[in-house]
Amino acid sequence: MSDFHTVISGGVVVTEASQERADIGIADGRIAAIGAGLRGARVIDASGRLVMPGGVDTHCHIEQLRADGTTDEEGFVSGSVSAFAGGTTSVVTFSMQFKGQAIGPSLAAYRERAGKAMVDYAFHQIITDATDEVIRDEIPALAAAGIRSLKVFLTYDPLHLDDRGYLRVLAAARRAGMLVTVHCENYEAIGWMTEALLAAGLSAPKYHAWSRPVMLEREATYRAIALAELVDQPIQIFHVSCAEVAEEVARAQARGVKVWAETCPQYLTLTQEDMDRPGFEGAKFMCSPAPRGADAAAGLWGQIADGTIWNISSDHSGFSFEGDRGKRAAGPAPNFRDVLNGVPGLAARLPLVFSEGVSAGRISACDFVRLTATNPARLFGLQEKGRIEVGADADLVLWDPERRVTLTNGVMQHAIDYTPYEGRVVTGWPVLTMRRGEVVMQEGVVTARPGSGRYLARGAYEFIRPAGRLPNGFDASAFG
Ligand code: DUC
Ligand code: ZN
Ligand code: ZN
Repeated sequence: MSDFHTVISGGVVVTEASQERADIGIADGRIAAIGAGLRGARVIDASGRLVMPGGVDTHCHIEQLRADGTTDEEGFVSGSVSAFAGGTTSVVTFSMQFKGQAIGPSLAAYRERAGKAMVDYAFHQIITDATDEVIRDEIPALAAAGIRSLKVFLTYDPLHLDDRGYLRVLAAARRAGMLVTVHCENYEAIGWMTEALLAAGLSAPKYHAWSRPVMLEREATYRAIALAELVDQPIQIFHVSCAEVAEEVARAQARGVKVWAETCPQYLTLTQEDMDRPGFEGAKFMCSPAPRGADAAAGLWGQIADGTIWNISSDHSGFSFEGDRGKRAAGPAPNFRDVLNGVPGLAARLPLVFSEGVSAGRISACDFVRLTATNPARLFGLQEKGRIEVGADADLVLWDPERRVTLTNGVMQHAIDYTPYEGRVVTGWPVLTMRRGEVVMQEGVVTARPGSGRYLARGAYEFIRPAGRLPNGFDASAFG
């Protein structure tokens, strides 16, 4: 007699708190028991493997709409394949508002496109136009539809919000019970530097980094936090690129501000030097904020270890190098201002963090689970995800901690024509991915059915409740 539909037997179960040998019993897509000697109708042998929560990637751009009406090449099917190939089972992707447009109809179209997904998914809503209707009607409607996080850009034409627009979004988020995530770079200074560089004839990919050095990210991070303090609204700083920026977050955390920081594998593995590769190759490493100097990764690992940096996401950008939607869309070697920013990393995220973190001895396997699954799920209100506990969704990854794999574009299984990690060797690899009790990837072969992913509607959750620290006790968000 079997007690469970499936038992994962004989592996080392890793949670954020412990690492011990145990079986996992699964019934109805959920974890039903954790213990010894469990009996299942199907038994998956996990000896020699780590059994960890499936990755939760809370920053992925998938099938994102562009201003010209086209979308990124990475679609919800290919993105799901890539996610499963890399051990990730849940993503939070983006719905984009363009200036002058309402959110409702475009969000409906995102929801429809995402209906093909195999990975479980939620949305962040990007707000680029803080109109009265958006603030009064659409942000509360988003919360009612299960979207509990917003993204704002403090830079980029035509996406950025000025300080007043950002404050309006913070206040609306506070009223609706949402988290605000922020892209922190100084808009005016980057525009000015870019014009100066191009006027001086400095247009190659490496000048992308020169146009937006560390102090412009640090200034915007400080400002984003200060304005969030004014409103007493919790925020997450996206894609922190180096220690100098994380220090702003640490200072605010120390004074009790509810601010969290995310970093991404590109800031732990790539450097500014990569953008100086011959020809136009450097564009393969262009993202914003830009990768920094050779010592930046060491600083970030320190702030990962001390808890300042709370989670590691991919910032997977779903477009190619070549082709009419890729980095070369504006010509064979366009100036850096005309190159799309972002790098793909959905499949590479967990292997890179495991290899550089756990295999290299910088963090423990428990830390890895906390940074890549449990904390992201906790911060973004994905209650059933990112944990190995009775009652949680049976989203699991079986990991071979010894396997050495050379990353190539083929191994990524995405719809993009390059990976910035081509040729890099990692130690530690996902050999089986399970989503809600179903094996969806084994030894690189993805078997999930398009449309089997689930929309993760998020309700109100305690973790992001305002701290209750309003300057002078005055709640401006009730009026503005
Ligand atoms: N910011 C992101 O969050 N993703 C891609 C590019 C960018 O600037
Ligand atoms: Zn960003
Ligand atoms: Zn992003």
